[in-house]
Amino acid sequence: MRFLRQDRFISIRVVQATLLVAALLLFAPDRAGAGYVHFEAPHVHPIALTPSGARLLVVNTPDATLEMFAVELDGSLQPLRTIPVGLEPVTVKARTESEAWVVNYLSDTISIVDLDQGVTVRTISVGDEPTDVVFAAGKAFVAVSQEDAVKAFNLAALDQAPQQIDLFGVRTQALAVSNDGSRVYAVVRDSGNQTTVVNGALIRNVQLWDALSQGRAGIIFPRCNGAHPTYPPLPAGIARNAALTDPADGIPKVGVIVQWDAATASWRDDAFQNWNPCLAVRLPDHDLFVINPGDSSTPAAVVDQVDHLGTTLFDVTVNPGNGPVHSSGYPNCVTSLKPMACNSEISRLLWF
Ligand SMILES: [Ca+2]
Repeated sequence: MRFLRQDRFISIRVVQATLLVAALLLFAPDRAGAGYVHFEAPHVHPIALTPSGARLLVVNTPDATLEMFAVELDGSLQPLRTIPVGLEPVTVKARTESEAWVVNYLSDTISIVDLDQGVTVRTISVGDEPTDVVFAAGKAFVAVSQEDAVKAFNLAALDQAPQQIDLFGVRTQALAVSNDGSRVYAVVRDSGNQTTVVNGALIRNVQLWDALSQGRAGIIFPRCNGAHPTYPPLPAGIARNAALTDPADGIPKVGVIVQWDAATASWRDDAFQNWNPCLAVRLPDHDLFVINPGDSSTPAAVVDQVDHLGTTLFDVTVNPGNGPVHSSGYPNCVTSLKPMACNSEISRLLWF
């Protein structure tokens, strides 16, 4: 019960502190100036509390700094420090009460910050466009988005080359650690939902380039290896814009979006027509990777993976109370014909 009251108290403080930070940032003068050009670095975990809850840390992405606040008992914030870090920070994690790690998306680095001194004491190059960091088994695990990997750094020997754990998915996005520290969870942002496109030229058996041009570019356009379906009709409730000039049959000769149907082992369009003759590929759909962090003498390793959670995944977290893993992102929407159906963010719950 004491834990519950404390947990509730901290939650209220976090909410109050977060609202105050938002207000401060909203009304703060634009120190970067009107000429600032940003690269739309994706925030992953931009706000963190130190373990005691006494300090709130916030990445200031356009200014390339870490803002540190004291959290008062009533939830109010007092600015403490503005600490220079790398370019486009997107995540901050407090490893201890006095040490924070800031992930710099554009610099490809992590800034290790001494919170007592208010300075960056070490900068580590981690790889192309890192997004997140967690700690387990005496190691720092870093999500390196453009390398589709997680890298494990030995906290006792940061000069050592990290172990690279490759993930079969596009853009490692976010990390979490199980409550007992025995597992690291990773989600990839663009895991897909096993949809792809049958190119319109392929359907019409039209070669966009002649053979010589294809050879010069090192490209060979595929062809359908057998009879394929006709274009599917528009779904019920979808009407063509009468102002558009359509072919005689009313169907523009564009590509067709299809999705893999495991039950029939085939690529299917909206009308459930089989497009296998035009697609000789398969797509992975691995969303959540479960990593055993190993120890000082044992390397980390992927021990499990979960498929089909969603299309675009933004985050993964572990309930601190009882341990289920949550991931959030866009659901497995199927086609482009009803795009609004894909615009809702969801959370999913897994039990291990
Ligand atoms: Ca997926």
